[in-house]
Amino acid sequence: MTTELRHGYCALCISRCGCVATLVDGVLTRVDPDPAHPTGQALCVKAKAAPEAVYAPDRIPYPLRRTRPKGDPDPGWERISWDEALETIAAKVRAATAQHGPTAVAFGVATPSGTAVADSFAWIHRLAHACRSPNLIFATENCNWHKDFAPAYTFGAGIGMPDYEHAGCVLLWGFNPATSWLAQATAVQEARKRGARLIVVDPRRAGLAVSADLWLRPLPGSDGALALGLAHALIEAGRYDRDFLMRWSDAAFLVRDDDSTLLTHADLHEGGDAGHPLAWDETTGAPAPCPRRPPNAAAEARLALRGRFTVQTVRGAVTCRPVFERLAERCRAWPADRVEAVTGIPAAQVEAAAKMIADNLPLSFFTWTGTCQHSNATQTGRAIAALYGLTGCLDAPGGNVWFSKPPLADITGFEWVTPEERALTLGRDARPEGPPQKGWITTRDLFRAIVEKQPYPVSCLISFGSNFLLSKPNTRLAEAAMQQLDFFALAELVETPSARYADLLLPVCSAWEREGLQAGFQVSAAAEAHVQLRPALAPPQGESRSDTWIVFELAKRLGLADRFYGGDAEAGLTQMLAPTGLTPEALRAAPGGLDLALETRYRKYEQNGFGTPSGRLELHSERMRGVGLDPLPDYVAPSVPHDSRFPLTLTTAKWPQYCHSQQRNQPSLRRRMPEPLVELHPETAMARGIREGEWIEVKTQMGAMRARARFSRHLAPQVVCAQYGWWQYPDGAGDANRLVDGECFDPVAGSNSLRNVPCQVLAGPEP
Ligand SMILES: Nc1nc2c(c(=O)[nH]1)N[C@H]1C(S)=C(S)[C@@H](COP(=O)(O)OP(=O)(O)OC[C@H]3O[C@@H](n4cnc5c(=O)[nH]c(N)nc54)[C@H](O)[C@@H]3O)O[C@H]1N2
Ligand SMILES: Nc1nc2c(c(=O)[nH]1)N[C@H]1C(S)=C(S)[C@@H](COP(=O)(O)OP(=O)(O)OC[C@H]3O[C@@H](n4cnc5c(=O)[nH]c(N)nc54)[C@H](O)[C@@H]3O)O[C@H]1N2
Ligand code: SF4
Ligand SMILES: [Mo]
Repeated sequence: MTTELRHGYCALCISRCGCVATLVDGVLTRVDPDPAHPTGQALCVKAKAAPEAVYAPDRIPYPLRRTRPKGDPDPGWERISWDEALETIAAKVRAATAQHGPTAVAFGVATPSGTAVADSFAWIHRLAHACRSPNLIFATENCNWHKDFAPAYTFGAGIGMPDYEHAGCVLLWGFNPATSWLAQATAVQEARKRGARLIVVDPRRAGLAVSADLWLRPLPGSDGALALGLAHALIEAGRYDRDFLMRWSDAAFLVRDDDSTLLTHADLHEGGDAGHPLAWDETTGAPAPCPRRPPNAAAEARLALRGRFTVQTVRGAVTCRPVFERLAERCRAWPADRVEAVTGIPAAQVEAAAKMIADNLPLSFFTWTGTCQHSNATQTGRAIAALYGLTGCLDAPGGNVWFSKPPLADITGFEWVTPEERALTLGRDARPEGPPQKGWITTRDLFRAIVEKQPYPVSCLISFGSNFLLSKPNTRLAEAAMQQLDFFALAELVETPSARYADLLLPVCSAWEREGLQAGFQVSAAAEAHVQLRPALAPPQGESRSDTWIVFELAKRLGLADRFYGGDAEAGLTQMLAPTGLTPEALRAAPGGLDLALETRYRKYEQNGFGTPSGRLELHSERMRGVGLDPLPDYVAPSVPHDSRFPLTLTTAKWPQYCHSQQRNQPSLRRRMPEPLVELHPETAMARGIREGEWIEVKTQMGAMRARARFSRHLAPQVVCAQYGWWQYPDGAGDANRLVDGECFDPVAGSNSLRNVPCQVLAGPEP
């Protein structure tokens, strides 16, 4: 018997926890934490179940072709060779492109935050772009858009990472890292041991909320009101960073009262520069320029943040107010008692939270899906970003910092899709400032293109994971659309409900069976400097192959070898790593990873400005106004239809045992969470004759699902929290997305209202 230890990391979720695998005679037997690794302090149950994932009996063993019509519960799978599978896909892609152009072929990818497809994410994008497809489905609108892209309207970039090592106060908002990002949970706990305060905003008392200094319990979707209320409290108390706002934000920029546009040089002089904003100089009593790079604190200190001023423009007198004045006025509408009325959070707690923040700067915050899966997600995100802007902590020590990252080459080939082709991305007309600008589409738009051929037909879908029948709303529409799709090839580990609509099923190996590159582990400056080429920790099962291998093989058969390093994935990896100075060989020689010498610089905006149009942190966004939206953050009540039959609010959350619709096939995990649960308040249950542990029914306008009742006294009585992603029951038990219609979404991002669905619960039969 030979026992071998191999260093790696768990790639199953965004946390990418460092680990050491044990192989006995080449068989993966266990996975343990690697305390020497920057994210190796702990592993969750999903990583510990690695051997069960690898050797699961329901893994797809070899490429399969369907022989029965779509919609038949039994696809009649027939074994085929890899060669035949790849040739078939290439022929279908070529035919669809020849018939309708590259827009007829869509690509798909599972979430890189909740699967290991991150290993191949960039290559999958490169393949789509090399095929000149502007359409790629990926969960971004309900997942990471609101933390990685939408904050650009305010910050010019994503929210960065909390600098936990130096934070005085940590604010976790609709984010439960104890379940979803172990390395962040560990970092928060270390910050707390150092004395940092913790505020958690979550309708559930879950994870770190249990031990937080303050747990604020909003009604689902009401977070924007809380953000404005907290901002109001800080402004009222004068506890905002005036110097930061004056010098590095647009707070002093004047906005015209008549049309809410910024006052610029063009308003004052014929032929003036419309890109040149103005502020009010209190010493001269006249507008003064606001350059991208503020000259010095003294010059800026003369500018007004408050007040209303009359300015003579080339077309007559107009009144103007600084952006800050307008924001303050918005916030003034949110005194703590009104926040209480809308969010359900006691006014005293709102005031206590504002004080805790102001007393314990620097503030670090993180927000994730709790605030994004709503019809008002963009404005909620803008409100939280504006609140954060007031603290002046962005990119400062102990704040949210854009840590230096290992400089990988961008190999996604985004520019191969021409601007004309890009303009055709599904949903781009309706949501030009949302994910379609990056080529990421929603299933709602894809299904319309499949079924109604509007705005043009999509006939071919090539997807690398994703179980969108379970992870996106409106399961019934999905089923109907997938039946009508001409050709669908899916690379998967197991036969999911989405896979049952595939024409070809390709067996992909799990992350444990393939190499994977992680350049930077996100959670701290030191972790970001860590680069690791994870070795395969077990041999690939059956005929399974990595997504990257599939991409390169398809590229060759599509005549795209020249865009794929002659079809040599190793050459591609070398190219990707080149800017870091590292080579694949050097990384293979150090399987635990290598640390780059990256310098952490704070307040990089002092050199470069922010990545916004004005170069400053923008509380007022002209880009938003440009697409007909409110340029200032506001609370927009969720656009959820009221129906007296459904008096309760359904929300969802993740659980430690599973990622989305995965892992139910792993016995050690299934033992811990054998059946779908729905959490509800005991009084809500009692009023309906429901006992703890019983199977109950959750109903919405769209239909019903079942789950076992779990009581929680900490939930608001009108809130019910269900699971999603179960497909092990014939009647859709545990699939909350079957209850969501998909027509209620954010106008900018397209994020679905998955966490605020009117519902009713009743005692129900077992499935
Ligand atoms: N175990 C596990 N880990 C995962 C994943 C997984 O599926 N399972 N998925 C990965 C992925 S893809 C992602 S995007 C991340 C997501 O990571 P998180 O965003 O942390 O995941 P959730 O638990 O879905 O949501 C966080 C919290 O939002 C709360 N919430 C629900 N509605 C609201 C609301 O209206 N307002 C507020 N403020 N909070 C609300 C929920 O109660 C929950 O505790 O996790 C990643 N990690
Ligand atoms: N109601 C509700 N719905 C939600 C959410 C919610 O909180 N509530 N969360 C949303 C979020 S945050 C996200 S990100 C989406 C996730 O949506 P999806 O990306 O569709 O996630 P999954 O349903 O887990 O499906 C992923 C599939 O990819 C396969 N897979 C795993 N690893 C690999 C790999 O390396 N390669 C390949 N080819 N396949 C692989 C898995 O077997 C699985 O079937 O769900 C969203 N849906
Ligand atoms: S939190 Fe769990 S699933 Fe995610 S990377 Fe760490 S060990 Fe893996
Ligand atoms: Mo996600």
